Amino acid sequence: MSIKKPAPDKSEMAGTDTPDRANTNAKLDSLEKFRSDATGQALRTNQGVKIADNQNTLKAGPRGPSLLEDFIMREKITHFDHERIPERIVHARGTGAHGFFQSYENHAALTKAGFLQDPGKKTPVFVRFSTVQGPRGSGDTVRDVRGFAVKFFTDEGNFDLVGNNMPVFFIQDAIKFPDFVHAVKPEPHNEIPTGGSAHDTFWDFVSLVPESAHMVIWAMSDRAIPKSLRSMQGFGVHTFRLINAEGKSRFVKFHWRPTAGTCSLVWDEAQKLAGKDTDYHRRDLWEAIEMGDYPEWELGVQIVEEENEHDFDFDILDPTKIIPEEIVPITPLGKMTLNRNPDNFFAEVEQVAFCPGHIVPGIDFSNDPLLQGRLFSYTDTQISRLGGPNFHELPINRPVAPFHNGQRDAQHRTTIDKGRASYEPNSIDGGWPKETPPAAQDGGFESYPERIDAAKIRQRSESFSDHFSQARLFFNSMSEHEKEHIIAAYSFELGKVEREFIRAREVNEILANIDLTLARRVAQNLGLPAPVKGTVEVRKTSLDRSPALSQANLLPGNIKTRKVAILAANGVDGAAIDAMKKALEAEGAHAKLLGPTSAPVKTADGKALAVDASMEGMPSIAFDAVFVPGGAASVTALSGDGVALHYLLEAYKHLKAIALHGEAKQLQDLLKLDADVGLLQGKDVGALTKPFFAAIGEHRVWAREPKAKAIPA
Ligand code: HDD
Repeated sequence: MSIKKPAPDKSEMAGTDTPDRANTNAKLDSLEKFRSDATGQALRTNQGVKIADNQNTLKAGPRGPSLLEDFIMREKITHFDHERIPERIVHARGTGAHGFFQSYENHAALTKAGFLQDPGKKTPVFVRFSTVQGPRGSGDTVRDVRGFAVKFFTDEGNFDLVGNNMPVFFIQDAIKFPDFVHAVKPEPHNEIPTGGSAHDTFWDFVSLVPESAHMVIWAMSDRAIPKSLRSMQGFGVHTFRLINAEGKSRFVKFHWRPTAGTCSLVWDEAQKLAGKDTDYHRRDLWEAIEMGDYPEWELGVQIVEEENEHDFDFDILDPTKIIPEEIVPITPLGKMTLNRNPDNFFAEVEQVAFCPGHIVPGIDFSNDPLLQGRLFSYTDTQISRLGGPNFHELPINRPVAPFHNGQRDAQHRTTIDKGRASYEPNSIDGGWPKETPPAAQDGGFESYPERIDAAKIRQRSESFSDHFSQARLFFNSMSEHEKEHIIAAYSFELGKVEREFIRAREVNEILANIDLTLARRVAQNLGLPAPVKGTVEVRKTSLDRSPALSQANLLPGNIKTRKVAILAANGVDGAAIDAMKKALEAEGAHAKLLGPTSAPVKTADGKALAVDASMEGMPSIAFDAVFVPGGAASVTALSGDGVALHYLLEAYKHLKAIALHGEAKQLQDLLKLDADVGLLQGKDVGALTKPFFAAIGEHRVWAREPKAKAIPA
């Protein structure tokens, strides 16, 4: 019985391609960066048997039933049937990248951790960024906290700094985590909403749990809709300890500060992006690394001497509190650079397993009850997610430091342990592997010998009881536009809550205790009576404002890696395009030429210019700014093109810088837009660039916001 293979698709056969297609295919082939290891290899089964036919199951006759003996088909289908592993219960949606960390100087006075001592040493890192609420396939730009988890592969073992892009958390004790997560996740009866907190169960919980007030106001701020993963701060959240070789311990809070500055999307843009480009953040990070725009963060610590532990008007063990930078400034330690995308998403981003309990000598925990619970939870979750206790052997989790111990066997063991002694002490393997006393050179891990003298008790410390002062500090520290965004976010989210008593509880028992104006404005938007006063007494604190909390103060002062759309149609002024592109490149920014379609556009002097995409293909929400070059015919064409007009209106609405060159001024008149510091026109590209770049550098034209509200969404 002969098995007949289908005739190959002609377009796949080199010799039968049209010359154009063959050229393009050959070019694409030569450009392929993500080439498989199997290039040039025969197709084989997992047992190494060469496969002759990958098209047809073994059958009893060409029209007959399939045969059970077809081990090739069964192996393939069985493996496929088990391709999925459980997604993370929280932080399921994420992306990652490789890079390195380099210490600025020798921080031996602070810690004995080796990776913070030798400035010449590049410690490899893998970072995974994530959203919290949504499943693996959910949108990147939803309103949510972002995970910021860094695995340092140090010579002394792995150190995982498993933080978020916000410096506090929703709850104070880990025992409340399942309650919080059940409340924020999609509701159990209908699995709605995906990727958001605007629903009854979330607001029911947080309005009943005042300790969440501070974190919730961060989540209602622009921090919850970051412009990119590259423009987010990161925080270790908890207080940790750094310990030096003399055994001196200091409390620290870890901070990541992006050198690209910290900034956010605007809400309408974030919502649209979640639909038009679900992968917006993932793509941005990937492309930046591919282009060589390596994202960087400075790692720093706020240091509190042991004897100053109780000097604050909050408890440094309480994870719902920050230590304001104005009280304890950040000491920079070093810089992290992300410079390599993963080769395989599943093997690396999906299988990476973080745990706050992965620390190295020189770092230790504090008694923060949220951190203490986390130390248990992460390893436990990996056992069901990654199928057993051997997840540390997966390539992405393997320390660069060697590991030897008496742990043996279990699911998915890949190490072939040799020898007979899997116990310690032993005498038949010379006693190896042996302990290393902490005092020795490169000594073993030693916990900080903190003295504990206490009753065993289930009780929250009284020092954890102020839930509103720092939420108020955050609100007071915002610029006017940031305050407006917070009011709008609470109003939007609570407006989606069906039960009015939950809305009212949040307004009266939470917001009114943070700030009465905030509470009243939200009440007004919800049609609720305005609260007259809070329900708890306002506590006196040492600081009213912390400018370090406002993103208005966190811009980088340059336009590096910013993206500018250039809109053109036939008849465009080619010289203006060249001049703008050159000027942007000189600043480290990027331009894309967009046409009415993906076909090339002709310049006024007859040259054909290839476009990067059509205007529909790369909407304004994917850019930081828009430039429209002159050229009478091009501008006339754009004036009659709804997509182009919408492009400009949308960029205007999202407060982006727009520069109209030459005849393009007509578009401003046509759309009846008022000039402002970010809506510029001029005949000379050279003269336009200065104010245009200054406006891009300010991230958004905030002064335009009240006017932009009138533009239809
Ligand atoms: Fe968590 C994942 C951050 C509290 C239990 N968490 C997870 C991730 C981040 C954080 C970034 C994703 C890691 C990755 O990319 O794989 N979690 C935090 C922060 C917290 C926090 C900053 C508070 C300061 N988490 C927290 C508590 C518990 C957990 C209190 C449980 C008691 N977190 C988990 C988990 C996850 C997780 C269930 C899900 C997947 C995983 O661990 O690997 O164990």
